[in-house]
Amino acid sequence: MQGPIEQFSAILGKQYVLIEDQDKAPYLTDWRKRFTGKALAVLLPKSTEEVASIVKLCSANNIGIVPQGGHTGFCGGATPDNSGKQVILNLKRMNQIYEIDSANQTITLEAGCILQAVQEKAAAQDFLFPLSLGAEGSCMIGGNLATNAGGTNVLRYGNTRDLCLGLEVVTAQGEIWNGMKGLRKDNTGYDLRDLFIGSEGTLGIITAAVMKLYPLPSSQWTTLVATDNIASTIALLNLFQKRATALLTGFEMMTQESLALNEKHFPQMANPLKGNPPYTVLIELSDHESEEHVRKLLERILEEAFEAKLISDAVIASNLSQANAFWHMREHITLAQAEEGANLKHDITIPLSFLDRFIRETDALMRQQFPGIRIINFGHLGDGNLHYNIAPPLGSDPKAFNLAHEKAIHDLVYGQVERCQGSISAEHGVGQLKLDDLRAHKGEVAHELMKTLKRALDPQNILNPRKVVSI
Ligand code: FAD
Ligand code: 2HG
Ligand code: ZN
Repeated sequence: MQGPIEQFSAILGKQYVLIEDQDKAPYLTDWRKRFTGKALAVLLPKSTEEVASIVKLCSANNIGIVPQGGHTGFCGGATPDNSGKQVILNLKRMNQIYEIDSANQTITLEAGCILQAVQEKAAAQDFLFPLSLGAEGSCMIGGNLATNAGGTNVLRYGNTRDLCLGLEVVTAQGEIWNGMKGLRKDNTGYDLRDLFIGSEGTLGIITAAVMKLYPLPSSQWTTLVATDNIASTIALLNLFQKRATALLTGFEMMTQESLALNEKHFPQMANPLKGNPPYTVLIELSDHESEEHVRKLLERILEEAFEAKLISDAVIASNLSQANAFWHMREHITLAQAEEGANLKHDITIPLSFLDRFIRETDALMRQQFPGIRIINFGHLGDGNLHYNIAPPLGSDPKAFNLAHEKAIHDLVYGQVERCQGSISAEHGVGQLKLDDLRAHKGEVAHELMKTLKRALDPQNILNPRKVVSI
């Protein structure tokens, strides 16, 4: 009688079943280095049929499966537990782009495709695949779908969910659901696609997808502006929404404290706006009209914003490399935080009408209760999505500080989120990091419904156990 490792090898080939410690190591720790687990094996399938056979085998042997893409998630969702009994199913070998359908404006691909490769493939055929995030060089479409990733283009094009038309999923029983239709309308009962998107590997394993494409914009202008407070930043957003409408593709906010941290670790990324303004906002317009047309529109809106005293300074990127430099500055805040050491992340959404109150009240409570802490607040303001991150006081040991205060800080922030009718997870998901917070904040009825779904689709609890919901 063969053991599971031999049976995995029979399905995948021995070289795609990693069992040696040094081979498994790169798959066991998450990007933030917050979670490290153990695994019976790391499995590297090449096809949906192999995934299905693996799931059947795991089901027969009651082996927990942790699906994994680029392992860039922030909530420990793709990291196994410490039992050493779970397997990691990494989909990186399933990286074929099957087809770009120009008439239907869709791309059909396997779940292990790296996001950046998908963007590049689309651009080569004059299409835009609009999902864009700092981890795009390593995260994979399957991971993006499983976390319903957001990023910097949501304002115009929506989350990953909004970009997906069809899915192929291997169920917890090892069956293959083929939902690979590229339809923009399909009201045939329950939406199974939407059930799997954002389920973080707990309901099924996404193996392929049909995603939307858009015409590649022909002109793009990027600007950095200085604002004094959140109220004027929101008024500025509303002005852009009114004047630029669908041309507005990015509206990102960075506080003075966030950019100071950036500059400490990446001095070459100094803010081009003078005088370290309280808020720096990165705005992008893109269009299918001429460069000149968009530039004029941008200038007109900025003039109006100056006159209304919503902004005190502005720099328009004069070429692509300067625009990229603005974006790099924005995207490096996460890396600067990682350089600085362990920090506490809060990926939250607040309705824009409550955002000003949320920030004023929460900043004040935070500074009063935890003197010296640094509030690294930045994010996709156009979506009401803040990355309200907390770095320990300068000179203190981050690990010791977090150990002592993590729960109190999370409770403070999430309590405020609840008072302001927001969400404790905007785009990063729940994973293992927010399992207890979700239970506390989702609402009892919603949480029970989630558990009912999990029990119905995965009664054996083999798909990513103890992530998102615990049954
Ligand atoms: P992984 O981390 O491997 O997995 C994430 C979750 O999905 C896990 O629960 C895993 O089990 C599950 N999973 C993975 N693949 C599958 C599959 N095929 N089927 C079923 N379940 C699966 N996120 C944003 O939303 N917006 C941002 O702007 C953003 N910026 C980032 C910037 C940086 C520098 C980094 C490091 C991360 C950032 N992220 C952001 C978080 C992360 O990149 C996204 O959550 C991304 O979608 C995860 O993709 P992945 O392939 O790395 O997934
Ligand atoms: C971003 O918007 C990412 O850059 C990362 O979602 C946020 O570091 C973070 O907390
Ligand atoms: Zn983000």
